[in-house]
Amino acid sequence: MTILDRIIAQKILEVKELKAIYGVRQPKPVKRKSLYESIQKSNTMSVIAEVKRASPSKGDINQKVDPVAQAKQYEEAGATAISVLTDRQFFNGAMADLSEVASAVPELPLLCKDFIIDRVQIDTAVHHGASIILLIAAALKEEQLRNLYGYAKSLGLDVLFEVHNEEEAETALKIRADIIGINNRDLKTFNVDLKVTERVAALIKNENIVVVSESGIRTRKDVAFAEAAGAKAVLVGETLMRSVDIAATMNE
Ligand code: IGP
Repeated sequence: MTILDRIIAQKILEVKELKAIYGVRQPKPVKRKSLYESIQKSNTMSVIAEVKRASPSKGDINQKVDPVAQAKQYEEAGATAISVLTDRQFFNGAMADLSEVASAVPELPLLCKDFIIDRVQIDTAVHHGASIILLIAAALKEEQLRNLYGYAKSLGLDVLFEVHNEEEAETALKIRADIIGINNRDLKTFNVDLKVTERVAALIKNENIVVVSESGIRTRKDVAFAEAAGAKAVLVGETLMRSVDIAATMNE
């Protein structure tokens, strides 16, 4: 069993619990800046800055972080959007982190970073203030992806459609995803390679699609590499979570 299989097994249990709580709730409409438009109208590289305490691949990253203080520093440093890891079991995150950040940073696009396999999780994300959800191609079949994508869009959400190889990128294009995240980390082996962005972005030639390079971004050079490969944004977690001077790290 890969780590992704274990996470999905856990999500199946969580979805059952959520259905009891959120099953009948009507999600509120989303009122935040659009991630798609924010990235498209910027002529420099956009940064999606992530609140991430721990991960299965790295263990503890920054357990004592205050998500609100962290997110405010991201905003001040010029982040285009904030991502909050909400998975508890594997990343030590929480839905409460998302709602706290949502109240403290009311305008920036806000990503609920979790492993979504069911509509009820999208309702939950909206309920906690998210304006963007993540769909991971490696986690689901094409029909499920299409269905969840359509549902999220119907609520006014942005969708970060995450791929790791050429085949998944083809699925993203078929579904007409307008924001494609290329994860440099293989969620099955944890191997990180920035060349994944270069290889997969080569398939996405449409200027109307925003490419985001995700994971393993540490230096200015990494950002330049992603940019040269065609990415308009980077998603950065660990490097910012370990930084003692976020503004300097983001704007170096
Ligand atoms: C951030 P990093 O290497 O900067 O901490 O990576 C982000 O890309 C990573 O957290 C991530 C992720 C995911 C986490 C990308 N896709 C899917 C959980 C689920």
